[in-house]
Amino acid sequence: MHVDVPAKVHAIYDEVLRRNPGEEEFHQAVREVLDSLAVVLDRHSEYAEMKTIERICEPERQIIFRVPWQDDRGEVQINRGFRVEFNSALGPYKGGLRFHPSVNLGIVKFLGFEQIFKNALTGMPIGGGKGGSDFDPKGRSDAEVMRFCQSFMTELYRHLGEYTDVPAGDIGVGAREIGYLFGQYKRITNRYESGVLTGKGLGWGGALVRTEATGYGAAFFAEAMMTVRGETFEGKRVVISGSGNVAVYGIEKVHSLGGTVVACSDSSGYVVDEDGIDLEVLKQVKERERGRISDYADRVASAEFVEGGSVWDVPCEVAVPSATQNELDDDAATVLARNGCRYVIEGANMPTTPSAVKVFRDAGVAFAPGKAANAGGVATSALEMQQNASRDRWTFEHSEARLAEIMRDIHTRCHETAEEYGSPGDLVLGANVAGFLQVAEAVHAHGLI
Ligand code: NDP
Ligand code: 2IT
Repeated sequence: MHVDVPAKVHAIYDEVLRRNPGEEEFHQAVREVLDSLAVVLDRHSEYAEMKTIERICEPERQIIFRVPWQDDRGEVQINRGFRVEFNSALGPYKGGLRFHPSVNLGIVKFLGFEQIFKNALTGMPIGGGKGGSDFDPKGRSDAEVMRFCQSFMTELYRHLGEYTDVPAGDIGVGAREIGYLFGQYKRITNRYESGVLTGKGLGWGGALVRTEATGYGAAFFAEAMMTVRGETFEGKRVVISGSGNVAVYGIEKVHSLGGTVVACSDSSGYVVDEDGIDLEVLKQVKERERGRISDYADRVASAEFVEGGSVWDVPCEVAVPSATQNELDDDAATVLARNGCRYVIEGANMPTTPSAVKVFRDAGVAFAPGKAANAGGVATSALEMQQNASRDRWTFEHSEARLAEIMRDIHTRCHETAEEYGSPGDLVLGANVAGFLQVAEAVHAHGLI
């Protein structure tokens, strides 16, 4: 069968737009992957015949449910819960839960779609899924968060299982929330099924390095990019957006590799600290007190808080967007490139807009897409599942060494795939093609399902 490849890819995209109206982030994520796949269809006409791409763009199952709960004043609250079980060709659905007021079906689908290829790149046996709720944990007491998590899990539990679907954390979901979710799952099912959630506490089935994994992994990925160019982190000025799980441990690893992170942020603004972010103060403010980034500037004499402004105005050689999707637009990219930025590593999922990616490409800035650079979190989740399955417990050093090796392997795979498919240096194409090929081969082998 002859296939006009670019027309074919456009037709698939048009159909995704038609079937999923209004889901802008999902469209954006699909578009970015499809833009890389013409070269694949050129070599694999069987994927066109069997509509492999079309099938991967359609979630296997989408669950939307009501989450009623009572706040501390006794008022009834109603949120919406989501779990999109996108693709199970490589293993049980795997991906985080996001609790943030902006969460809607389109956002969960974009995250689930990205997760398919990210998980494939880790080389671990995990499929792709994502979930969450429009619940806003900010300002809520522990008791309110617990009641919400219990209600959420009371509906979701029937869809989960260590061989079925294994959630973890994402924005607004950390160790506290995973604890409440696990407790309710155990209570309802009467099973101590450790492998049903990852990111668990260290005393009850959690794995060392999972907390640090995404940020550490992004730093290891950046280091691999620098090695190709004969460089290291030594002496480099770095800006990392956000100040949550990914940002905090990204800062920790960048500092241990010899770089200096001079700015980070939250949704209220950013802090600049020319002495380098003091990680102990940041952890105290953000992890223990659940405070605001301005509290950091109140405590550190060398720091200044800039309310509202863009953290990307701070000059740096390395930028690591680690807050949320589309936080770095083409204006910000232009400022970064003009200020001498030479590396951009996505710690978050899709934080860079398509036009910003183009600015970086045109300016010769080395760019790492999130589905490759932030895969260390989910890869370490898979290591947690492995330890749970074998009732084993690895040391910090062993786990970190595994993570570092996985990140170097992902980099090598993306780098070599980009070369093989005619776009040397293009890690976006490399990640999309390498991830897709692995998923597509399994989808194809499983027949028409
Ligand atoms: P956290 O909830 O720990 O932290 C999120 C940080 O980003 C906070 O500083 C938050 O600020 C900021 N932020 C969130 N939403 C917005 C927004 N709409 N506008 C501005 N700032 C915002 O989340 P994580 O660190 O876990 O996640 C960060 C990113 O990394 C997300 O894109 C997530 O999908 C991705 N990721 C996470 C992984 C993980 O293992 N945790 C793995 C791979 C990717 P504020 O507190 O003011 O809201
Ligand atoms: O986006 C992601 O990869 C995550 N939030 C982590 C998912 C996981 O299952 O560890």
